[in-house]
Amino acid sequence: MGVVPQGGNTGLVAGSVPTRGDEVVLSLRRLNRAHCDEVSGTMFCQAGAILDDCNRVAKAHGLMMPIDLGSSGSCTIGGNLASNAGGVRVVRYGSLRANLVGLEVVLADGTVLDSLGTVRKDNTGYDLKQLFVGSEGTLGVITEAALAAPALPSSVHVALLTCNSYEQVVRTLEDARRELGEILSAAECWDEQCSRFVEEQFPDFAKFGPAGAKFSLLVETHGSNDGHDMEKMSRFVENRQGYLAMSQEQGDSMWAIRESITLALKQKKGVTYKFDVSLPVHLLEQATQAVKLALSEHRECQVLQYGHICEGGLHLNVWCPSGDEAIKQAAQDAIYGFCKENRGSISAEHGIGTQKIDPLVRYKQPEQLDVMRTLKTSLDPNNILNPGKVVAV
Ligand code: 2HG
Ligand code: ZN
Repeated sequence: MGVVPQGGNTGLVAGSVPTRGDEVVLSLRRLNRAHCDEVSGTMFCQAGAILDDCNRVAKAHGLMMPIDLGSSGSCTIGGNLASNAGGVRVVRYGSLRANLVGLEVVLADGTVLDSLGTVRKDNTGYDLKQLFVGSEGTLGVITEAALAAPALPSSVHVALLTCNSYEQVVRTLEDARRELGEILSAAECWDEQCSRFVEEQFPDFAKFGPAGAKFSLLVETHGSNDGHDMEKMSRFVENRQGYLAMSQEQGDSMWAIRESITLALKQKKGVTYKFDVSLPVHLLEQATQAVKLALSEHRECQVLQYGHICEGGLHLNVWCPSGDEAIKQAAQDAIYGFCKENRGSISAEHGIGTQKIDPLVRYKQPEQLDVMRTLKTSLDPNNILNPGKVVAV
């Protein structure tokens, strides 16, 4: 008998899907309230509250949620925390983990651990709440969270640049960090294959920049002084190949290209193998090349590279006209092997679920796995919480 906590069920590694047949699905969806403490800038969100709904509450207080991701219309805060979801603004606001102020969680034996509050400083020993972030419901069931909510920016600018080499992407990113400094809020990069897939699936999308550019780089700023921010962005875009959005609509169209890559892959007939890894930023292109080399005999497949470049987040997708386990395995060995050699991670933001259990065992240090298993067996000795996920004891 097991208990599988479920929120929006938007995860990509099947972490909230029962696998054994004897589990009870525990839906958190009715725990959906959210409120704000304006003085401390803290959002209190129950586990089943949808991210977009929390954002609406925050906005009414001049604040925003510290996380934004494609599934914001259906993903829930409990699931976001349980999977330590990443998203597009980690460069500016930090990970969800970093914004966690307090947590209420129910343990396997029914004990309620309540650390909800607004204080940012608490050095009373082990930071227990962090144990449950990224645990995918295997150590306890998250019921409510207190999250730091940054001020809603009054000035937002977006630019879409093109680069002819990955070295140029890295240099431009370094410049963005230096020249835009504290207002840089997102940097997303994708290669020409991604652009082609989006163009093919969504021919009506606005086009920015020359066709055939090797890489596109979307840069966004959040600030509170429009004149200052606009000047900084204009100077940054000047002398580079690209466009600065002159309206919110234009900025949204630039984001729409990035956000449609996953959808374009989904829509295209065929099979896509997804890898969500992180590596030192300068190595992302080399990682992609390693996968291309491993698949060089399969010219029918296409390798697409995109992701959250500031954090070295690489969504490497391999599209094939039809499913082939041998291709998937070859791509997986190449990309995860590259990650291991270069101290990257085989799961940057989507977690382990059931889909990455074998790679976790293969690529995580055994000492770390041992500590993870020790935690699991001591907090859930009867293995009732989301059994068969993550460490799968
Ligand atoms: C994104 O950044 C998501 O768009 C999904 O994390 C990535 O579908 C994917 O591979
Ligand atoms: Zn992502």
